[in-house]
Amino acid sequence: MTKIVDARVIVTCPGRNFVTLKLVTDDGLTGVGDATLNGRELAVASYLTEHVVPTLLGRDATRIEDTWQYLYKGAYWRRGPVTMSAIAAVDTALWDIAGKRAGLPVHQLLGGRSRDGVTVYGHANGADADELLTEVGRFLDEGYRAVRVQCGVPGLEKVYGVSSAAIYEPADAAVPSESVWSTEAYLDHVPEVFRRIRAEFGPGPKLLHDVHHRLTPIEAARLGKSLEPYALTWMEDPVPAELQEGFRLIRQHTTTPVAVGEVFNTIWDCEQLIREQLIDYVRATVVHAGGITHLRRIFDLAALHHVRSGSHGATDLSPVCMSAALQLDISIPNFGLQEYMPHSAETDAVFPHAYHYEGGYLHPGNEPGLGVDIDEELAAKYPYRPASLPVNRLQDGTLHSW
Ligand code: CS2
Ligand code: MG
Repeated sequence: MTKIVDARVIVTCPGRNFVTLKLVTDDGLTGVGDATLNGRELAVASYLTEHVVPTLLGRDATRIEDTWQYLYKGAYWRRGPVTMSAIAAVDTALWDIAGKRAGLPVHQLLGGRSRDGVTVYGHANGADADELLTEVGRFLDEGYRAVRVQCGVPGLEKVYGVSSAAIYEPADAAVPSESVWSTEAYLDHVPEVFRRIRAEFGPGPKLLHDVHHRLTPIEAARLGKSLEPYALTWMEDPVPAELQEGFRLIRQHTTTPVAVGEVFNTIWDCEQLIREQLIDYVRATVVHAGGITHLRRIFDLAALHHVRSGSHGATDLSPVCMSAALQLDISIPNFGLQEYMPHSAETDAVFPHAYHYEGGYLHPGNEPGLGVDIDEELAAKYPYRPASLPVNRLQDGTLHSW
């Protein structure tokens, strides 16, 4: 048996906060797992330190599934982003150890490669359509086959996904900053943005757009219909997804594909969406959906229902999460797209990793395990910094989805 003899919860802030779990076995193997939950990092760090780590010491590191079930059912209080991010970190670290023990990259334990590279999409954004067109062109020049497009909206000061910063970080204040939203102004503006992009770049590039949970189903149906001439690869998070059957209304009116799931933390958040084919891509990822063990179950259910993966990959997920996600991306049969926002140089230095970008693809490498680690000495130089995600209000002050 290979016992877990040490478990360290490492909080670091190389430009933004990350939480990492590092496990050590009695035969000297180590494994890492991302536990970062943007704006709630300390909640997950505490859950791990106070309630999970004491149960791990002495456990058999090879019993990955049993440990997952132990942490999920043993908590009694199931599901939720904090619990599932903590479970994800343990699960990811155990898969890392399993790969190192076998001397194989984790994707070889998951059935091996199903493709040569992982197609990624980048984030083009602009305060207006002119600025945006320049950005889209830059990503296409860098070889991206897919580009997410976010544009400012006339009359709105701050809009999700639009920033001139080199590294987009939405958690911009210790206490949530506030922005004002107008659905009417947004719905009036977006179709023209995509008309201009298609007029400039033609039908080739895969274009995506993140609605970020802000519409009602009928508003999303209107948006989807208005974008049909521009053949988007997906319209993301069109509505908050607690009411899964609400997506039937979108499906009744538009063929624009739908992608949902970056906030999902178990298969139960998307079981009806997938089973009824109300979505085309499921965007859950390793750190927030219970790790490799559980995310693989979500993708397997999706594969039965013509739904492809489209995992979240924002900079508030660490390179540990990206390394783990790529192990699944490169091997599952129903891979769709992987979001890719390059981290800062500071972050990459704290998390040395094997994956690299080339010609529109991420390549996970063939290192044993996940191909990533954390430099604990360097991580210690970046203390935690309180940071919260913004809140959003309508023009009359009503609190709205951000
Ligand atoms: C966004 C995220 O990347 C995306 O699709 O929805 O950037 C999201 O806003 C952040 O991860 C929230 O922390
Ligand atoms: Mg999103």
